[in-house]
Formats: sequence, C-alpha cells, structure tokens
Amino acid sequence: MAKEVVHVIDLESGNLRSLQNAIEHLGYEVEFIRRLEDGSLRHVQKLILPGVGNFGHFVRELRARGFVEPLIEYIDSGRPLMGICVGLQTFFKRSEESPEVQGLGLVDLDLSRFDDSDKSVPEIGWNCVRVLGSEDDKTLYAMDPGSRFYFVHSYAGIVSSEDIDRLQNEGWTLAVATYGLETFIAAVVKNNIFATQFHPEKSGIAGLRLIESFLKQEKDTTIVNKALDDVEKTPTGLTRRVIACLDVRTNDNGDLVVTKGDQYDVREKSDGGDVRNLGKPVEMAEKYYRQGADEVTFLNITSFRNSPVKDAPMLEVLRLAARTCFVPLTVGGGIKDVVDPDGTRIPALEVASLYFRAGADKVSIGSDAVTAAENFYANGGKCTGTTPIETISKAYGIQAVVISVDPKRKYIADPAKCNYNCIETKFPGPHGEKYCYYQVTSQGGRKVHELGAYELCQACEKLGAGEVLLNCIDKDGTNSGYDFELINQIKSAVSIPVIASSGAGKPEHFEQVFKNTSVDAALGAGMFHRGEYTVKQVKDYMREHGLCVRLDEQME
Ligand code: 1PR
Repeated sequence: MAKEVVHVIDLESGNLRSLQNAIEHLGYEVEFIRRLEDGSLRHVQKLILPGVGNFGHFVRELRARGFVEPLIEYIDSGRPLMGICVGLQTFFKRSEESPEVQGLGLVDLDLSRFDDSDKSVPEIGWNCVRVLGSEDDKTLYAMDPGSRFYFVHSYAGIVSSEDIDRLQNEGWTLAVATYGLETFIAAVVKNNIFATQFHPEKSGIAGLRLIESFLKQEKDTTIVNKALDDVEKTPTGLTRRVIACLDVRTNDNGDLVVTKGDQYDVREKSDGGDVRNLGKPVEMAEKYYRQGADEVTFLNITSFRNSPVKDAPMLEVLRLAARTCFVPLTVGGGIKDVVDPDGTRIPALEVASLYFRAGADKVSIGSDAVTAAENFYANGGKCTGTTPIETISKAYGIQAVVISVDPKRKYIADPAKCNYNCIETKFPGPHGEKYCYYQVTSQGGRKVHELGAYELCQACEKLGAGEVLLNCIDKDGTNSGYDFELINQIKSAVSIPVIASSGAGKPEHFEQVFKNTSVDAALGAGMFHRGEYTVKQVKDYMREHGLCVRLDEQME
C-alpha cells in the first residue's frame, strides 16, 4: 500500500533531515516543497512548516518563494498545518530579532528576546509544557504534563496573564512553558493550526508521539506520561542535561572507531600503541539515545584530512545516526575553511551546511575558534563578519554554533603579572602557586596559545557562538570529576550555555557538577564507552539525589 505523503516546506535554513526521519519512522512519506512553481498548495493534504535560524531571514524567504498567500489559502481550507520553532514564530506579528519584518500576524503578539540577567540565552534544553484549560486525564496532541520537550531559541512569545486571556478569547488554545521567571508560548492550537516552539523531532519518544498525533489528527489524546512529583525546581525550569560524547577517528586499519584517551592521548600505552577502539560510532550513538542521553556529540578528532569534504566519512555517520536518534546531534572537528585534495576551496559555512543537511543540529568549532578570537583581539575587539563562527551563526542562528574549548591549567605565582583572567585556586601548583588561569590550546591540545579560556569564550560569544563545550585537558579521561574552578570561571565570563566536559567517572560526578556550579549541561565519554555506567544509571542516580532530569519512559 502506498504510504501517505506529508509535505514539508523547506526553506533550506537548517536540519530538516531529522524531521524527515521522524515522519518516515512513523510510516509516512515526506515530500519537500522548496518553492511554489505553480503558486498553489492545492495538492497538499498535510503540511509542516519547520524553521530554524533568524526570524527575518525565514519570513523573507517564505515571501520570496511565494508561500504566504497559498499558506493562508491552505489554512482557510481547513487542512492540517503544523509549525515548528521559527515556523511557529512566523504566525506571530513580529519579532524583536528583526523588527523590520512583518510575520503573518495570525497570533496577535510580538516575540521578544529572553532576559539574560538571570539565565543563559538561548534557552537550550528540555522543558515541560502546560496546556491551559486541559482536563485531568486528557491533553492536546500528546503534550503530556510529564513529558519534556527540546527547546532551542532566544526569542519567544513571552506572555502576561492579560495576553493569555486575550489570545484565548481570540480562539487560541495555548500551551505555555516557563524559562527562569518568564512564561512564554510553547504551543498554539486553533482549528486546523497547530504549532510548537519546541522541536518534537528532537524530543525523543515524547516528540514522536506528538508528531504522530498530529499526523493522525488525534487532537484530544489521553495522558500517557503523568507528571512526576518534582524532586527539584531548577532556576530555569530546564532539566539537567546529560550528554554522551563520541571522539571518532580512523584507526590504524582505516576503520572509523570511537576512541578515548586520557589527556588527549588516544593510543594504548601497551600493545604497540594502537588507537584505542571502543566501538562503532553509529551503534554507540543509538545505544546512548536509548539509554536516555539528552544529546549526542560526535567529535572528529583527526578531521580526516585526506578525503574531499562531501565524502567525509563523518557525514555518513551523521546521516545514519539521525535516522534513529531523535535528540539533538552535534558534530565537531574540521569545521573551518578547507581546501579539498583537488585544490577546491570550501568555506566553513558550506562545510557546516553539509553537516546540517546530514542531520546535525549544531556544529562545534575548536581550533578555528581560537584563530577567530586571536584575530578579534588583534583587531581591537571588532568583528569582521568573515569568521566561520560569524558566517555560520548568521545563516543558521547562534544556537547552531558551539565552540569547543581545550584549556590547560597554568599556575601563576603573582596574578598582577598575568594578562589573563586568573582565579585563586584551592589546589595550589607544584611550587605552591595559589593562582592559575586556563591556557587555550588548539589542534587537539598540540598547539598552545597566548590566550586564556576566559578571554576566548568572551570573544566567541561576541562573534556569535551560542554555546560553550568546555573540555579540560588536565581532567580528560582521569575519572576524577570535573574542574569546578574552570567551570565557574567560564560561567562568569559568558551568558550563553556552558557544557561541562572532561573527568566524569561515576554518577556522583554529574550530581556534584550540577550542585557546585551553575553549569547548563554535563558531558561524559569514557565511563559510558567502557561500559562502566549507562546514561540511565547516571540519570537515575541524579534523580535519587534530588536533581531534575528527563526520564524517557522507554529508557533502557
Ligand atoms: O579543532 O575544530 O578540528 O576540533 C577538534 C575537536 O576534537 C575539538 O572539539 C577537540 O576538543 C577534539 N579533540 C581533538 N583531539 C582530541 C583528543 O582526545 N586527542 N578530543 C580531542 C577531545 C574531549 C572531550 C572528551 C571529554 C570527556 N575530547 O570530548 O570526550 O574530555 O572525556 P571523559 O569523560 O572520558 O573524561 P577542531
């Protein structure tokens, strides 16, 4: 039997591969519509408008490609339409992000930027949503009160109780979420229109259930996932994010393997010094997804220098992983301007685009972020608009650009003589030094730079990075826990989210990092790869110790 077709509007602004995979996983076929040649959506029965990136760019593209009037006609005809993220935002009047651009104005409200004085912006993470006016055991489109959905945005329809009353009087059913002290619109429903600010295709089982209920047009659904008694109310409302990270490289036989070293040395100490082989990247990613990882990160630690970019084996890893892992995927390693073996120059933006099209949600930039920060300071603290951080975040939004920082602790006897932000440390150096800063490295720790991690992160935030993946070479692979002093220093440097990395060896370390710092997420590698603990064990432990985590009901 032929599969039912779902049409998806594709303005080529981000990762639509995951949405396609989710819809196909549910037994439907996807057809993308990139522009309207004959000016009509008459042949379409079910339509999804997903969006990422900049509001103004997205709405302008929608108009330029002739979608606006056919979309209104489509809505008036009563056929089902679902908007996702910037797709939802398009239904609003306008956004502080691009005040000069008019949205469709279906929802009589403006979007504004979250206040970053009490929390990280963008909001990146798993939040719960409250359907206003729902009954005890029923909800709307499977938006269960016990489910968590993945949000990633800086602008939102922030509402007061008067706004809520007004929109409800205009016939909208609303679901709201709370980020810090701000309540904003998480979803809207009116007749055939349904739109979510969060990404259901990135929200694990709960998200798949929601997409299915939309595709089956089962608006009123029975609650499956009931709200658990809250162990903790986090200051932001988000759960504590747990990320599994896969360092990937070719081993000496040319196979792509997940590896893991200590202090960035990935070769066995005995056994002739082979690259440690801990498993196959796609299989391991899927395993961690099933165990309840909130995100999976792939780091190409050797950047496969000899293959043309479009054939990079890591692209295939992303394509395959995105078919089965319905949580955010990040890829790093080699995101920079590159020259193919045939001499063709490929800008970093194009390299990143290939990864987004393959199924990545974020790219992580390591060595090139250091170069960009050095140039930023050499240029008197001015942006040039040309660095990969800038070009990629301009095209795909800041939430799509992570910087990966590889610092090393450097002890200082006299902080007055140091050019970088120093901290007084509880762990004095070998000669009793009481101060340290964190010196930046690149090329996987091989090159040391005259720059502090604090200064690097500040420059990159100004250039347009949306998140910091904070490694620590001294701690990497030691199983001795995270470096809280480094994490607290970097949290005080930036207002974008920070992911703690390096040193996790047991579930207690995750508990401690969230209780001793205000970090936004914590990442583990070796302890998962060596099978010492599962992600589920970490999350169960965290919950038992009073921390709020996302528990997918099918976690293994
Ligand atoms: O410089 O943009 O091409 O990116 C290269 C990327 O590869 C960077 O993100 C850099 O951190 C990473 N990388 C390069 N060499 C190594 C290496 O190990 N030899 N891995 C490497 C860095 C750090 C973490 C690790 C945590 C947690 N890996 O991802 O997973 O330290 O480990 P643990 O939980 O086992 O302690 P570019």
